[in-house]
Amino acid sequence: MTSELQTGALVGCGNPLLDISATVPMDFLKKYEMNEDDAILAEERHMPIYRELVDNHRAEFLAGGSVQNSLRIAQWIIGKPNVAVFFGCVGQDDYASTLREKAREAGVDAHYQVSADTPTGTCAVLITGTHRSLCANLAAANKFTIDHLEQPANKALVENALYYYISGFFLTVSPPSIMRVAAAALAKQRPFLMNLSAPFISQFFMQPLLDVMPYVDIIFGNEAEAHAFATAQGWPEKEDLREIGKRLVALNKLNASRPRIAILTQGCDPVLLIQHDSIQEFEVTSLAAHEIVDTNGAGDAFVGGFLAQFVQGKSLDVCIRCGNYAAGHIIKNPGCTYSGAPQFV
Ligand code: 26A
Repeated sequence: MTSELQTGALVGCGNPLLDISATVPMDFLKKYEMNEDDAILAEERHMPIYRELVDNHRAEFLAGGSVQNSLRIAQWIIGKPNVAVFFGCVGQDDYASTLREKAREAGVDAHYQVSADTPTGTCAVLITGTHRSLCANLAAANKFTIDHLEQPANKALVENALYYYISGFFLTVSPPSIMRVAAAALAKQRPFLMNLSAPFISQFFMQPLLDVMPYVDIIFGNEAEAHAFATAQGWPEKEDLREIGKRLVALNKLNASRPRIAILTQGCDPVLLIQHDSIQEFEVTSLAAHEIVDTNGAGDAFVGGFLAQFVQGKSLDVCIRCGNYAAGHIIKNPGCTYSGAPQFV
């Protein structure tokens, strides 16, 4: 089956970031007024974090960026290179070279836009036990423009893809690019998948998120993100996750012949698959504390495992089981990285 997969079948857009990851004491989070499981955009006051991690906390550098993580994991499982194509913006520096190399090694066909005067984006990953707090300095990633998708070669890649995946995070950068890709997917009746990505997206980027929602065939999120969406919509407070899922799938949709699906993860509690007429639960194998290296990228890996099967036309339960497998695997490795050959059966 895998060998029949066409190259470029899956197109993703996102923020290519280099993760600067370290285990830190709680005081470090307090100093920067961050919480244990945040995912935020860096403000001026966060800028010293990156240096401090390198100078005082033996930081590791790892390929990151949410969509790029998912595509690298999908490629690892698919095994055939260049099924996944990635668009995003980097600088002209060593960090960009590292990201390019990591994408290539994983088999992701990255077509970066390059900003000559802005450094490649970074993300501080502050590990405290099984929690991870993310602070992204988008830098060049924020310079992505729709022009890049209008270049003939890139336009053809978008037109020829069969599946599309974009993070909610990318709403902070280029809503017009997202709308362009969503419209291409709709025109060809091809699945368009999105992720709620972080609570702040629903809090501060609700309008562009609502603009694209009618195009979204599958929406991913975790419980915190689903609750943030519900709160921002004024849905009943503390509503059950299943009720939020039902409301998410019922939001207006353009291609009504393919009802929306919501897939909500909740850490080691079961994954919820919410369809217009059913809700199913998928157990997650819980790991012993000593097996956990860090949970950075677990949600991205879940999506990566899901996509690896979805692009091969597998049933949703196989996709979700593979998502759980991939998330479990990367938790046992630093950042969103894997080791050895995939062993999903
Ligand atoms: C716009 N923001 C805040 C972001 C991100 C992001 N990727 C894209 N946009 N904030 C954190 N990440 C990435 O998420 C991964 C973990 O899920 C980090 O780079 C990290 O690899």
